[in-house]
Amino acid sequence: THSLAPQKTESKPVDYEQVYKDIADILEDNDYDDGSFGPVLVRLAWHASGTYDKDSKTGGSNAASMRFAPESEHGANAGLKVARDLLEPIKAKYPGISYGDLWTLAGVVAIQELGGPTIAWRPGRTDGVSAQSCTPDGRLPDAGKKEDHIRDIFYRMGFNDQEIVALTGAHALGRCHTDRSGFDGPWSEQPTIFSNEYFKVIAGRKWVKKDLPNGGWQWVDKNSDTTIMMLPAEISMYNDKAFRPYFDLYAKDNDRFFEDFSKAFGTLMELGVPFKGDEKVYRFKTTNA
Ligand code: DDH
Repeated sequence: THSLAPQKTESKPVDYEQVYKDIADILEDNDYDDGSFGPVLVRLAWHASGTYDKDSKTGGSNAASMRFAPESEHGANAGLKVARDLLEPIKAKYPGISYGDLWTLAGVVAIQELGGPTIAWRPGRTDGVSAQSCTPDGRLPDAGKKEDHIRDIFYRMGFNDQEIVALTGAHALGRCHTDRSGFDGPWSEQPTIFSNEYFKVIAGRKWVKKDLPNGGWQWVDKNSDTTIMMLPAEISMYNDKAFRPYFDLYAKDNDRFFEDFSKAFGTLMELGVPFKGDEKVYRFKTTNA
């Protein structure tokens, strides 16, 4: 049996190609959500990385600080225990991998296996050993806020407007959960397929506000009884003059979206990681290739 308690990194060589395959193996054929753990693994990789602050050079994926309270309990990370626990048996099988490497690699595996672009990835993260590595609360985007907040959050990581829009296209995958964020529903009809569908949906539908039982609200499709939704922050972004051209571009051009997303997500995964420079860069083949 596998313990779910955090385990140590041992100095053993790791076959990352094999780790990729083992993660790919546990993604699908289950009753979880829409039938895949992929989306919640992508969210884990992103929340582990998106805490980076370029000025203080703190946060990011290096320490895997979300293993510790208080970061594990931050509101933005609600539900991510599912993803962390899911990866524990892989960690047990490969004691030489750090949690930071494992979580970011799992995000890459999920995006690629669900039909997304190849993302260059390299190992090199070193686990923090205590809550001292935790980042302050509030570093991840608040979906109830407007585009200026989203800019502040992503500029702090070092991203520009084009990269912010590309990265948010990850919402082609997955859904909101009332017991996690308080929002409800997926952004696309096929939330286990990675494509530019998010951009087509946001541009192609009429959005109306819907009040939620918890006192909040979200956008829903006026002309359909699907549960497709958008967050307050996303329609604010869509209505922003400087963001809009990228939404339009990616709705029309899936290849361009894949290219830009791959670069931006690869950068996101490496924020705050002190690479030595001699790490091998992997471009993994998908398991069905
Ligand atoms: Fe996100 N995201 N995200 N997101 N995200 C949620 C779920 C998922 C915002 C808010 C939410 C990115 C950017 C933003 C994924 C990936 C990425 C949820 C719902 C909220 C709320 C959580 C829940 O209830 O389970 C906001 C706001 C932004 C923003 O940019 C303005 C980025 C950059 C990524 C990325 O991966 C690059 C994924 C995947 C999910 C689905 C998770 C799941 O369990 O399904």
